[in-house]
Amino acid sequence: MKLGVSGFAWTANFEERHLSLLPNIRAMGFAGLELPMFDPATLPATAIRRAFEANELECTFCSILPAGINPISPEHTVRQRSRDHLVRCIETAAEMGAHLLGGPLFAPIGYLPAHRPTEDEWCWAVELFQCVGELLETNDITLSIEPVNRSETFFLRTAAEAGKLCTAIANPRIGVTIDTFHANIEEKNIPTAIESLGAQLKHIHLSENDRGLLGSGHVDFPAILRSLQRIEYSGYLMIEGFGYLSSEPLAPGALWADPAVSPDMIAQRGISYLKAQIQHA
Ligand code: LER
Ligand code: MN
Repeated sequence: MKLGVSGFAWTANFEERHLSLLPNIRAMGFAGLELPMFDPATLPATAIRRAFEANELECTFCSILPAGINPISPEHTVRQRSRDHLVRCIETAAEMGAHLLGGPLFAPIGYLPAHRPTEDEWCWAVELFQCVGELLETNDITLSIEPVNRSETFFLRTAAEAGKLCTAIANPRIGVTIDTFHANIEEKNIPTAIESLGAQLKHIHLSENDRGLLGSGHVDFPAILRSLQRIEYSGYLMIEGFGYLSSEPLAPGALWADPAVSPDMIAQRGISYLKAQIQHA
C-alpha cells in the first residue's frame, strides 16, 4: 500500500503557486499527491507534470463535477456534455502522468432531486462509464468511483451500491473509492464494506469522522487497515483531511476546520499516525 495525501488539505483550487508544496510533501515521505480536478482546462498540466516528476511524486486526481456537468441529468444534451467532460478529464489526467482518476464521477455534489435513483439514471451512469473503456485502456488509467454521503448525493452512497454499479459496467479498470468519512455515515460496518468489494476497491480516502487529523476522532483505522490487508489491497492510502489556512478562504476547511490544524499538520501527523498503525496492523 502506498501513502498519499490529498491536495484538499490545502485547497480546492490547485494552482501553479501550490506546486511549491511538493518538495515538503515528498520530504514527509509521501509517494503520491492527489489533486482536485474540477474543469481540467484550468489545471497547468505541463507545469504539474514537470513538478511531480522533479519531486518523484505520483499524481492522482479527484474529480468533482463542475456546474453544468451531470451524467445522470434528465436532459440528453447535458449527459452528452458530461461524457465529453469525462473524456477531457481522462485525457488531461494522462497528460499529467496520472494513472488514477477518482471522485464522485456520477453526479454533481449537491444534486439532490427529490426521488430515489431511477432505472434511467442507473442506465445512463452505466453507459457513461462503459463508453470510456477504450480511452482508459489507451491511457492506462483506472477510474475509481467514490460513493459519498446523503448530504452530497442521492445516487451512490454505499460500497454495495458502488460495487453493483461497477459489476454492471464490467470493466476491470473501473472500480470503487471508499472514503472513510462518508463510510462512517453510510456504512453499518466499514471493514465489512471494504471486504465486500475485494478487487473492485481501487482507491481509499482515509478521512477522520470530522475530516481532521487522522486518529483524533472515532473512525477505527486499525480495523480498516486490517480489512485492507485481508483483501490484499495494493493501492493508495490517500489521506483526505481538510486543514485551516487563513490565506486560503476558498479551501474546503475554511468554514469548519479546526483553526489550530494546518494543512501541513493534516499531512505530517497523518503519515506519522498511518506508519505507526501499519506497523501494528
Ligand atoms: C471527495 O473525495 C469527497 O470526499 C467529497 O466529499 C468532496 O465533496
Ligand atoms: Mn473523498
